[in-house]
Order: sequence, then C-alpha cells, then structure tokens
Amino acid sequence: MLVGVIGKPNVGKSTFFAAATMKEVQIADYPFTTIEPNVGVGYLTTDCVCRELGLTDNPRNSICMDGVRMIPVKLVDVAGLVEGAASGRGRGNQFLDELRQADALIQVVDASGSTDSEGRRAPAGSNDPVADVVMVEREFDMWIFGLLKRDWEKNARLSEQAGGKTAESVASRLSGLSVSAVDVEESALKLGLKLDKPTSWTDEQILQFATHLRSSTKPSLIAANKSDLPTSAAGIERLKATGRRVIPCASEAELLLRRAAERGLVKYRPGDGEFKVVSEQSLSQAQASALRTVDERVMKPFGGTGVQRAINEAYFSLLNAVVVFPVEDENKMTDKNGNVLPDAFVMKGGSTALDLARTVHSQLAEGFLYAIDARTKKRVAADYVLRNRDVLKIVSTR
Ligand SMILES: Nc1nc2c(ncn2[C@@H]2O[C@H](COP(=O)(O)OP(=O)(O)OP(=O)(O)O)[C@@H](O)[C@H]2O)c(=O)[nH]1
Ligand SMILES: [Mg+2]
Repeated sequence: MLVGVIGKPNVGKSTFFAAATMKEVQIADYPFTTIEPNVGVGYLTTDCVCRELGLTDNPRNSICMDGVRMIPVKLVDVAGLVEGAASGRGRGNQFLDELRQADALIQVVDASGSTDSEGRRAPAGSNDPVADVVMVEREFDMWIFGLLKRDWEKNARLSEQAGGKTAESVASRLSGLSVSAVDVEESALKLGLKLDKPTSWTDEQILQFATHLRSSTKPSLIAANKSDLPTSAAGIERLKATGRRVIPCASEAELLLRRAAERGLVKYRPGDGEFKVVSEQSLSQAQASALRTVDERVMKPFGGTGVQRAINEAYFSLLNAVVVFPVEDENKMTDKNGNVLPDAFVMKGGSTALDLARTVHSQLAEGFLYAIDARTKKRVAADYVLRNRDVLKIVSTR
C-alpha cells in the first residue's frame, strides 16, 4: 500500500514527508522546491501486542518503541499542484502520473493562509485554505476526466456495438490508477449513469463520474499544516466545516522533535502528545526556546503535531488497514529462530488469513491448511477476515 502526499506548492508537503521519513529532502519557502518525487519510508504506529501478552519482543521487520509498534510504510512526496495542472501547467500531468499508484492521499494544506493560490508568500490569513482544497480536487478530477475523454466517443460507440464491456474498457483506460471494472460499475450506478449507453453521457456527467471515481478509489484526508501559526485556528475551522476529514498538523514541529529525539535531547515517540527534555543543561538557548515554542503552540493546544496521526488515519480510517503479527510457534509467539513477535504486517481492510499467508510467503499460501489464533489457540479458516492486532500461526503443507 502506498500513501501520496499532495497539495498546492509551498504548503509543507516535503516538510511533512521529511518528518515522517527522516529523509533529507529540499525544503524552502518558495513554490516548486520539489520537482522530482521523493519516495521514502515512514511508519505506521499501533499498540504492540507485547505488553498485553507480557512478552519482551525482538522485532525483525519493524520497531517496538516502549510498547508502540512502528511498521514501515511507503510515502511519496510530489511537486506542488496549481490551477491548470491537469492541462499541463506547473509540473502538470507528470506528477499526477506519479500519484497513480497511491491507495490513499494526504492533502497538505497551508491552514494559516499565508501562501497565495500559486504558493507564493502572502500576508497571513489572506488565502482561503478551502479554496486550495477545492482546486487540488478539481485538478485531480480534470486529469481523470482528460484520461476518460481521450477517444470517449469512439470507444463508447464500439462498446455499444459490441454490446457491453463498457466498465472493462473504461477501467483499462485508467490503467495504472488501480481502478477496477467493479469500481467503474459502482460509480456509474451511484450516479445513475447507464453503462450500456456511454454515447449518451454528457461532458458534465463524465466529470461527475471522474469525481466519484477519484473520491472512491483515492480516499483522502487533509493535513491542516502550519497549525503553529496564529491564523491557522480560523483556517482549521473553515476546513472542518466542509465536512472533510481534517487533522491539524505542524510538520515543522514534528521534524524538530524527531531530530531532537534522534540526538538524545528529548524523549519523544512519533505520535506522542508531549515530549520530555532529557537535560536542560545540554540544550543551547536557541534549542530550548524552539522546544518551548513547540510545546506552547503545538503540543498544548493540539495534543500533538498531527503528522503521525495523519499517516495512521490514512491507513486505519481511509483504507481500513489492519496490523497482523504472524508467528511460527503460537505458544512462544516466536519465529523459528526464537525471535518473539518478529514481524508485523500491514494488510488492506478485508484481507483474509490466506492473504496473510500469501504476504508472508507464496509457498505458505499454496499449501495453506488453516491458521491458529495464538491468543485463543483456536483454528481459523482461509477466509477468516483479519482483525487489527491478530497474532496468527499459519499451518501449511509447504
Ligand atoms: N510555520 C510553519 N511553517 C512550515 C510548516 N511546515 C512547513 N513550513 C514551511 O513552509 C515552507 C514550505 O515547505 P516545503 O516543505 O518545502 O513545502 P512544499 O509543499 O514541499 O513545497 P513545494 O515542493 O515547493 O511544492 C518552508 O519554509 C517550511 O519551513 C509548519 O508546520 N509550520
Ligand atoms: Mg516540496
């Protein structure tokens, strides 16, 4: 699964990405700092099962930090998007192409309203963050619309003459966007559009259809960034009033805290609602003052920086993902080398025990017999739907 970071230029996408992945990337106060996409590994966090089971674990594919399991997940940060991007303005279509593979999107917004519609610096509070969200969504929709419109009439006539298969033909035109024929059918049904009569669809209907497909196949949430600035409070309220999923976010503060934690200056885990200074004496005056500001403007009013929360919600709320712990010995909760709770896998919502087997090893899936719930020692079948924090042993002939 892949989450894309999207938004207008200069809103803090790369700062969000850098904080989440600790990768060094270019960050600057002007539009189009990012040209080529940054791909990196961030973490999804969930309560580890080690404490509940009274175990000291030795994770292999993930990290356990004081009872919080951190599982690597892929993130991609792309160039900023401006009005007209769908028809090639700015970095245009190319970066939209880079988001094809994304399963969900985090739209970073400058909630403080201190950048204009093109991402140039502007007086704080002068720009409406809701307008930015609408622009970004519209460009995405126009891009899908453009893909659909290419040869629409010709393809529509052909599929009418052939009697059906319109859903397949539409899905194939959006290939790479992970849109299936079923997604196409669902969107058409919801909008009352006749798939057996595509020649009758107006441009307006095709655009509505593009919007529906975008929101159903690329679910998104809003990271209302720069929440540390005074004008952000109003921006966050406006964004929330649209009914969208909004998470107040302070990417710069998260980046500062993670770097300080890495250097041993503070105790802070991604997602924590507070941090502790390890020793006041080891901080320079500037560091102490920066940390105080983060505490006053971010941690106290918002209960956290929001970066980790945005990633977790993208997986858990938008994609209904679950984290599952496969083990080979369901009594000791270990792998064959005796590592306790070695792995944690992120699985799409609705995945089954057989899907888990496939993720662990294709041979395990080929010889799949059943799985054992390590907590209850009960057997579950191939079609058992995984639940968050399941600990399972897969029993296979291979
Ligand atoms: N006050 C404040 N400033 C921030 C925050 N996050 C980012 N910034 C600043 O916003 C500016 C733009 O940050 P970037 O991360 O480069 O933004 P971007 O969206 O990747 O920009 P492009 O790549 O040009 O589209 C920089 O000056 C950052 O320091 C934040 O949480 N609070
Ligand atoms: Mg950038």
